[in-house]
Amino acid sequence: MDRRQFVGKSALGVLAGTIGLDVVFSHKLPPGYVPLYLQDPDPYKLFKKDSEMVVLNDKPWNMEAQAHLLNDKITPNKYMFIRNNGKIPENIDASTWTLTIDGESATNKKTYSLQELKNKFKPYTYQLTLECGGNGRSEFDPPAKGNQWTVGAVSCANWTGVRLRDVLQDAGVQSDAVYIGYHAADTHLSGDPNKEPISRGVPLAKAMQDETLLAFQMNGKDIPLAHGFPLRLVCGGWPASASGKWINGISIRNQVHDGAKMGGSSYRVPCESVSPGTTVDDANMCIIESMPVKSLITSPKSGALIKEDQPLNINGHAWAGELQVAKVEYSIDFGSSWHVCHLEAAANRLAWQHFDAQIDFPKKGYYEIWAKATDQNGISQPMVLPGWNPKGYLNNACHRIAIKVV
Ligand SMILES: Nc1nc2c(c(=O)[nH]1)N[C@H]1C(S)=C(S)[C@@H](COP(=O)(O)O)O[C@H]1N2
Ligand SMILES: [Mo]
Repeated sequence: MDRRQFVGKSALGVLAGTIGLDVVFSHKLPPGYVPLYLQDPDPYKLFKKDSEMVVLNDKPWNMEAQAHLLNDKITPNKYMFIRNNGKIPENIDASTWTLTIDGESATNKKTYSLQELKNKFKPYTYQLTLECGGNGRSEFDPPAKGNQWTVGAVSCANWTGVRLRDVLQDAGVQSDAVYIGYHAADTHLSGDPNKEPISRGVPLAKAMQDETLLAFQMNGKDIPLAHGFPLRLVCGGWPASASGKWINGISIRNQVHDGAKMGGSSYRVPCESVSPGTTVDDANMCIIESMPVKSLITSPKSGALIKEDQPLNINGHAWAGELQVAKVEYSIDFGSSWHVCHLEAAANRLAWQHFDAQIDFPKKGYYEIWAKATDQNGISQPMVLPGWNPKGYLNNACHRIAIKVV
């Protein structure tokens, strides 16, 4: 129920009805004022998030983690960022939920209930890294519009579901298929039921990968509502906008999917780099695919006080889209010299990798710890902001934390 409309339409009679009391001074309520009783509930309670999570927007809900909250190897719900483009669907009934496969390149249009998907296809579980394409946007200059993500729009949870490939093949994929596009149950902020807030997709090759899931569980439980209950697409290693939540349709396309937020500057960057602030023609913008190499120091928390003569253990995660991370290094002298960290292999393809190191500081004072990951192709994170783009995507500059040795 949309609480604002609710107040507009049937107003205070209904309010009085729901609380079973008269609103005594109802004739004094300023027009348009929403009584506290009907205002948006506490997002931390609503989404079961930790109180250190940071709300960036409430219409729609967008929330990010701080670096030190992401220390777990597998991200629990309470620390998982939320990125919504529209309104979260309400009153979902998983027992009547369906997924329809259609599109020009589908042999058959086919509809599956959730139960049919679970019964008919084999389940798989993978740890999959999901990073919002706009993570790090807040640092671009000139600034880019949109949620001002700092470092916390990334997660790596355990996702369980069926392979998208198995479902697509069951419906039948024609030889001219090149792309898939998702359709979902969230609604446009304008309230227009004919407008999708977002309908993105991936090339067929990505859709057919082993790890591309139609997931119904996150970390061994039903997916939390904000993260796509009861069914979501998970395309690890790509901008997380490709991982549609609340999925009820997949179209098999004979052209690049042209749904909402596939064109213009949405999730697209200049094909060739441009100087900051340049206006770029749509024709010269390219869709973001695999995300670039990146890392995050998750312990200690920036600002930590360290005792002199005590080695400091640092740890964090590194990821590189479709690629593996080959090396993570740290520096305590502003990038003059680098030291190799211990790096673990990924639990599976498209999962982030954990790194750690033990650092000795020469004497008391202020230090910064910088981390830099390098992918299997030898490409490293930049120490300064990478290529400016109109919407502020793909900032994979080195993460830095401040330390005081006392
Ligand atoms: N249906 C739907 N799917 C969606 C979105 C959305 O607004 N609606 N946002 C996308 C974007 S931009 C991101 S970054 C991820 C965020 O996933 P999360 O909220 O589970 O962390 O969901 C993607 N899937
Ligand atoms: Mo995103």
